[in-house]
Amino acid sequence: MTTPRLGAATDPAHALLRPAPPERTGIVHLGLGNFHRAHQAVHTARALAHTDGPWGILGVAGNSTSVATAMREQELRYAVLESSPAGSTATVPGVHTGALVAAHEPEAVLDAIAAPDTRIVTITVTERGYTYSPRTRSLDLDSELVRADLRGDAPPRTTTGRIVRGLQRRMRAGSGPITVLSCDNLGGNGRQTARLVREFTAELPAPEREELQRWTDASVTFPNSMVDRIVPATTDAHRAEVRELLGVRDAVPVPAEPFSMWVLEDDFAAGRPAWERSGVLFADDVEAYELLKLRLLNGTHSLIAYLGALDGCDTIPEAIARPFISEAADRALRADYLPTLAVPAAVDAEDYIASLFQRWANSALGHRTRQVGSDGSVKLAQRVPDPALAHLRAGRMPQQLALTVAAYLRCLGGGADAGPHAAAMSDPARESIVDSMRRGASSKSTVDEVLGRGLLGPELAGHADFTARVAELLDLLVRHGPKAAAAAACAG
Ligand code: CS2
Repeated sequence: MTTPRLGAATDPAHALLRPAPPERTGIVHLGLGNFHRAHQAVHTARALAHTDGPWGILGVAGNSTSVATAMREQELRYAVLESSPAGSTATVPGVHTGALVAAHEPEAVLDAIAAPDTRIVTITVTERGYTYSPRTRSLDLDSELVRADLRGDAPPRTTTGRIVRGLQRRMRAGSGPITVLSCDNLGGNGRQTARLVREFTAELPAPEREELQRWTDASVTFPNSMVDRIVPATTDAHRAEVRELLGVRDAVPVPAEPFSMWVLEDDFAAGRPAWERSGVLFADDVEAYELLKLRLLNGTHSLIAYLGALDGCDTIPEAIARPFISEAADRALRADYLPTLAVPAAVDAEDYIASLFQRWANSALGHRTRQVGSDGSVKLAQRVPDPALAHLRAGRMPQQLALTVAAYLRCLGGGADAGPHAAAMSDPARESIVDSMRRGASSKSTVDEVLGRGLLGPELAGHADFTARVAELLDLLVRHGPKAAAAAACAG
């Protein structure tokens, strides 16, 4: 007998977080990837199971049709497979009311943002999806996509374009206030999104510009948020496990670790689900939580991924099990990141660090070094420059941050020599890094050239002692491998 497909008729009752999807859509979510489906969707389903409300989620994928199509075929159901060495469980959030693909149904997305029932737009489009220039941290006016969205003679293709055009339609429809909630790993993600929206609006022709700017100022809020859950990419092994646990076939399950954290600024223009019922923390110092997570978890994660990939590790748990990598991670946490943070009063730094090591060691997840190592050119800009500059201005060399940058350059520019895991990392800057590596007369000139292009913001490239240290470590990586480079960074 063939296993039936997940859907309304085959709902595995014990696994449902909600008995039936909500009837009304209160949230339009941009970015229908795994992270959203294992994080905000689960918190929302759990909150609604406690306190019901009109908060169904319309999920909007950017270009890719695979998840939206499968979700439609499964009547908007999918499973979240929570795994740790202690075992796995599968649940079905059942909180989506629709699934769209923005590239194919752009007008439906703008209409959804403008609909009176919609009161929140949430976003997970990754660091890369914000079309800002890492050099200026402002809207990338050099991007052809951004320029086309500003001209407005075709439906918008960037996230900022979609949001602004959706807000404009909402203003014209008189649908009232709305919240735009970024759930991506950008420091001050609400503030940055508000800034990009303002910069985009400022480029529109007058009087359209003034009217929209005034309406946005009065009617839209952009709370900051800290999101945290390790969510790998889906593989056939996850599909098989869900089939075994639930007795149904799911083409698009999402694997996730048991841990999940969401901290929000309680600044919603038109209401919100009772997320506190699902363990969400509302706090005034969200930015402190964001920086804590962005540096301790994400910054160190990048270092583990690059050293691990260079040492032949396919997964993060394999990498963190190598003593030289866990020592480098420990030093990155304690010597380079922690001193640059104001740890929120409710957090115990030692407990936080201990839980990070436990989470990275979760061997049941299969989180790959290539996934964490991808898009380093946009991720590292959020993780490394600010803490590095804090140390350099105080006259200290952040050794592990220099090692992070060197290992990144080695992974991206090292070609076949850097091994298969590094070769599988995707990054918009890969070609230009390979090119600089090929032409550079020395590691020093390569590092100067790559950082000089603004890869890590405008300021870091001007610290000759930092770029020199990155170049020395890059040399060691090339000549003697990751272990020798990590030993030098620890001794430095
Ligand atoms: C990771 C994050 O891929 C990466 O860059 O550091 O996706 C990380 O797993 C999440 O932010 C955890 O919340």
